[in-house]
Amino acid sequence: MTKRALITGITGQDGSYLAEHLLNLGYEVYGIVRRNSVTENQESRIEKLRGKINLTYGDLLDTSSIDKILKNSNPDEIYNLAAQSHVRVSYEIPQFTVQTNALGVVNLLEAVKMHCPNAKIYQASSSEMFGNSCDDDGMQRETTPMHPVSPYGCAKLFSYSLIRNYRNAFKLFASNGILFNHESPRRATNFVTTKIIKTAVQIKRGEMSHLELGNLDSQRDWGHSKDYVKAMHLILNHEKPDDFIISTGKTHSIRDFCKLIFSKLDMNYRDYVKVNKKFIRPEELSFLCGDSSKARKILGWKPEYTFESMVDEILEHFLKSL
Ligand code: G4F
Repeated sequence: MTKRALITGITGQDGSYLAEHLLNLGYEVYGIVRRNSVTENQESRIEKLRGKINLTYGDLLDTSSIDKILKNSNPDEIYNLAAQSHVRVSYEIPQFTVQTNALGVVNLLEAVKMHCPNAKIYQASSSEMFGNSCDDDGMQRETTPMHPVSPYGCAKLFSYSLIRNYRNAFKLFASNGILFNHESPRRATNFVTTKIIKTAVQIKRGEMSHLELGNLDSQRDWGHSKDYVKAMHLILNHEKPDDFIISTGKTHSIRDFCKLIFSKLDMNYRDYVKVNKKFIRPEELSFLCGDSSKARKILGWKPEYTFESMVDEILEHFLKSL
């Protein structure tokens, strides 16, 4: 029988790749789209999927829309990817961030409990929940204590905990994927990887004079979104609900990322990168490096992209598209 999947946040980087992956696996795919007056830009990532997926306007904060969508789609699997996903922006709009990323998950879980308690739920949890906490070897694991350092991270920790609570209390099949940073050509250019690559290409072409960034010394564990959405599906198709870290286990600083990209374009980043306080966060998460052994062993997941091939794909995209 054809399986039905509902994706919240289907218009985003991960939502669009996940929709493609599930269609390839033979799923019937439903998606929730937040109403926006400029639909052209909003749906660009899923343009090619038109006619193949079922889209409905809705919002995690509009409970009546969630009720309707669950009743209409009667999903076997629900992937909750909808969020205010930018960490620095969460300091500018903390209330909206907490409402969407935390209260939105309460709304979804309550609706699932009422309308489709047998549906499996994936929650997009984040390595931002760890804050500056790590094990003695510097890595983060499923067992590492979580001490978030942003409104975004705090809200994500709330929903992570709620997923575990509803799993135990109401026996829902509810799982967390604790995903470390993951990038692609579809990543919005206010995140650091695509911001650096896009601007470096523009500088090379004489269209920009310099690149303004915040903290150059933080380090991130960057993978490719296409690999990470495959993990989401494996997590929901495991025999029991559980929580899994998805990461590469390798980390790079923002400075090293700049060095690499500018050198690929035969430039020295020191000549073009300036620090602007505007992009420095009130509290910074300095170091992320995830140990995904549990997912690799239990789910058989492993990334296909390397850091190099991920970077090259994004660079090629901007060289062609700009
Ligand atoms: O690319 P970023 O904005 O990603 P961040 O904050 O790590 O969050 C991303 O990964 C999380 C998983 O850990 C997700 F949950 C979250 O939704 C998102 O996808 O920033 C990466 C690093 C930070 O240390 C930031 O301070 O880059 C530093 N940075 C330096 N200059 C900058 C800039 N980040 C941005 N966005 N813009 C800058 O100009």
